[in-house]
Amino acid sequence: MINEGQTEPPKLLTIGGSDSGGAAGIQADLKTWTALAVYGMSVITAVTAQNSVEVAAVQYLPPDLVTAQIDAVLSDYGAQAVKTGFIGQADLVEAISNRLRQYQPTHVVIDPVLVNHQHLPMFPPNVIEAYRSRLLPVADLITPNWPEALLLSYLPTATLPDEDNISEVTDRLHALGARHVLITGTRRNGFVCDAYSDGAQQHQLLALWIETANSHGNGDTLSAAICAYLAQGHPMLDAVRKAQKFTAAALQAARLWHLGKGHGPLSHFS
Ligand code: PXL
Repeated sequence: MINEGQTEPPKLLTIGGSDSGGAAGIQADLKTWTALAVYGMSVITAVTAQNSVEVAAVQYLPPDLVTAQIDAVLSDYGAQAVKTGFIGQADLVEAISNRLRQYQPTHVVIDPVLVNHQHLPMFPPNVIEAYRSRLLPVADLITPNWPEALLLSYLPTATLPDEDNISEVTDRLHALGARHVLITGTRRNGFVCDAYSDGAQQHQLLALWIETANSHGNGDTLSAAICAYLAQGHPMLDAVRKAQKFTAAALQAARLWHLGKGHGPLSHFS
């Protein structure tokens, strides 16, 4: 079939880790972007050997190679929007920050991958400090879950969320340089609440909690979808709301899947 004259898609870049199981990381981002008909590119920071049960091995790429990937992509294709995911090392955070400052893409979404499924920190304190000093200042939007937001705000990760401390943490993240903040996935009687702030106004964005074992790549999908909607020209709050709907549909569609023995992926093509 000849398909002439298609309009050009927006171009997006994800900078993150490879999940060999295809559920999270750059694989989740690229599937989300394909589903939303935008053009996705990927800079790999680390290769993980993982499935739905465990992360068996991680190997980081050298900062020079990460920088070379970013240069190759942004010096030619360019990108309307960039998102970062799994980085895990302070020297990689620094290399990525340097290039984001140099190329200044229109939209930068920082998804700080800092805690594991048990909500425990995955990386040493210098990585968190590198996020604070190097990535938050270039973030249009940061999308931590509650424990990640606490870590970045110098607060104990066991703190339970309430209205007061959510707004205190949001203020701290703005003070570190993030222009918009979305604290994802706090639970509230049968609902999941994403707390959004643009620095002047806060919104509690509620959605129905979807009970499923298949939530691996949930946060990646949400932040990738926000990035896609931003690149398509939607204002930030609309992009966030649309991305919540996309992610909820992807969770709902895969909720009964048993693709692996543990926490499986979402269905991006629902
Ligand atoms: O879901 C966060 C995430 C992002 N990127 C990679 C991951 C994970 C979580 O497992 O492995 C590569």
